[in-house]
Amino acid sequence: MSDQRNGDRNRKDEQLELFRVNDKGKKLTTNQGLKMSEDEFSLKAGERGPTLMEDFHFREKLTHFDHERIPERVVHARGFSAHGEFQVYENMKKYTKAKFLQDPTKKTPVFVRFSTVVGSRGSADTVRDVRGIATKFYTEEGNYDLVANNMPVFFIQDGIKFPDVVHAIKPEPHNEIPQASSAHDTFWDFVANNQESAHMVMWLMSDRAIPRSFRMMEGFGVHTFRFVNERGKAHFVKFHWKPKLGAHSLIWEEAQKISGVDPDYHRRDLWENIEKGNYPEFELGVQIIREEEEFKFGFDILDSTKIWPEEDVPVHLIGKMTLNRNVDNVFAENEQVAFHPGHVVPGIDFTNDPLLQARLFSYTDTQLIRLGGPNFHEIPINRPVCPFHNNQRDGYHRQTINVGKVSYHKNSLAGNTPTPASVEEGGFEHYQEKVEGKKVRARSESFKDHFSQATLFWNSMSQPEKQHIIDAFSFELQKVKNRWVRQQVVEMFANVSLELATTFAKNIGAAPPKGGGSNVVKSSPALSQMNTNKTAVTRKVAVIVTEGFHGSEIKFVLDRLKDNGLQPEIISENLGSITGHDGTELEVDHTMLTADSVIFDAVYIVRGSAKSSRYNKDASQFVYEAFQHYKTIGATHDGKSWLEEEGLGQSEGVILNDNLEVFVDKFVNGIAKHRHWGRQVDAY
Ligand code: HDE
Repeated sequence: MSDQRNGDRNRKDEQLELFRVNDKGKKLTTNQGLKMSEDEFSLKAGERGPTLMEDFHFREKLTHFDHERIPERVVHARGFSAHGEFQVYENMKKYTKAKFLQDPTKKTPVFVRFSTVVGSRGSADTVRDVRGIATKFYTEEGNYDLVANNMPVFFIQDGIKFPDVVHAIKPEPHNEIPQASSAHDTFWDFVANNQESAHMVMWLMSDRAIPRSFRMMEGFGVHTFRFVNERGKAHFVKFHWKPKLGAHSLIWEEAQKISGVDPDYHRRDLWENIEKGNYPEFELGVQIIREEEEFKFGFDILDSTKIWPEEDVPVHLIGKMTLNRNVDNVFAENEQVAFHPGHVVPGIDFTNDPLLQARLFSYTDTQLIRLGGPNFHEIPINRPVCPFHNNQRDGYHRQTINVGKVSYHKNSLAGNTPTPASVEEGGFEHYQEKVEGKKVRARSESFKDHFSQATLFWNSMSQPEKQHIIDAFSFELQKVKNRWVRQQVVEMFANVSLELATTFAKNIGAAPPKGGGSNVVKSSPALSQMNTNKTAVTRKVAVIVTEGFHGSEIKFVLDRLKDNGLQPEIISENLGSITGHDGTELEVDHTMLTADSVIFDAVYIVRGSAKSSRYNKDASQFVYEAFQHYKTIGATHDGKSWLEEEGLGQSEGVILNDNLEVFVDKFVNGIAKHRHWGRQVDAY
């Protein structure tokens, strides 16, 4: 148990503690508590005879095993979670009466589940996909769930189309191929025939869909919600999570390789960093619009395919979430957690966004089948930290033993309790929005512009980001077998950018677009990840070392890297320890067999190690791959000569300096840049 767990126990931890069981050192029993004398052999009629029905222990063990699985989530099946806490920076009472947003000294326990959307539970972490970032705040007024994604818009405008988009993007039903990928005919057929998806597809084809880490991605509540204050006054609000480490991505080739080398890459990164005390931090941001301003914008604020550009409606950072404890048991917590955008507290309310309205139905419905009945709120990870009382009773897996005979409202036998709480007593009252209209199956005219913000996104990208988007369209559409689908996509995205569509049309063997073009010239700097926070903190450095290395250099450099919050790991020919020229002993973390360039952020070749590394094919390839992936590479003395001879010496982000003070400073600054896009990777 870490100090954190011992010291800073929060209320949710104490509640979970009641359910934690450690079987270590205990006697083996059946589920009825009967101690068993044997667990190796089933009960048989004679040593070589048949197994007997009477063997209740055998039957219980096998039956339980046969029922160990529950259905995976239809979407967001693969995920990983962590516990933490949230603290608001300032009192938000001007906008909302939500109690967890009032007192800056108060810590609210949270549980966050990060996920991919499309793949099954066992799929790889680094596929091109949307990421979920769902947070449960265990507040004193009940659970509040902010069920967000790492992209601020969605594929569709009305929830009735959710099964359609999900059917189209999931593996094709006749052969269940491809796994966890949008690069296939049905998805792109859906896109071309449902043009409201244009903006979201731009995000999906961008670097945002291949994050470097769960710790390095933004989160967005997507819909417009409402804040309501004590006086009943409402404001429209959009929620954001801003990672302290900035938003950074992998590059496509790297993401694909990591899918094979370490399919658990994101899960491992989160787990390891929390274990090491590198607690991920996300600031909660809000964009607020006054109700009177609802129609002031050139788009409909109820349309989930639209953002509120941050330059027009600034994001105010109002608090911080810190994830400081790993799960104890992935099934009990990560699999059984049940989120719902409808889990709100007084002070947070909904709007008529037709996507949000559909979600308010779907999440309870999905838990009923997945968690096997209506009592999923009693599962430890889902229990509120405040008491809950109502007249709901029974059902599968009920754990509460409700005493007394009254379970109806109104009653006189129990003094008509439980009684509804008034607003003054903290009772939730829906915001009384005035609505009137005809009952119609229709969409508002104000939802009909599908391309302006897709172009805004394109315009806001830096040159490398634009190139990545072109590459992603090219890759995905080259995988699409149907020519007509490919051509339709070209025509559709010509409405976003002629440059984009014309370029990828060529790559996919399609005709240039017949029409299109956009007159949107605006851009929004906040959309480019080039403008995000930059820091080298927690970045992983591959340290290439061989026998005879320079002992005092490595000691100095490793100490300084660690002081700067980086994570160096030692890579050499064999496991075990290696010895430097001055007798310094060093423990090896990985060999070239088990380490791979793609899972590190930078490479440092230790003085005295260059010669044998250079002639070791694996080590050479390791360094070249880091170079091709625009990563920072550092070397001194013999390492410097090696890289210079290879023609890499003059490249951006290759740090060569024999003065160790200067070397470390430049190396750390280089890593903080994330990648060196100015580098000519074809230079050698
Ligand atoms: Fe979800 N979504 N969703 N979604 N969603 C689910 O609920 C659904 C949407 C999001 O880690 C399901 O418990 C509909 C937008 C996350 O457990 C399901 C619609 C956003 C997670 C469901 C949407 C999300 C889910 C599947 C369109 C970003 C994972 C399992 C109307 C704001 C939560 C489950 C976790 C999961 C329905 C659209 C985020 C089927 C009908 C937009 C992060 O109920």
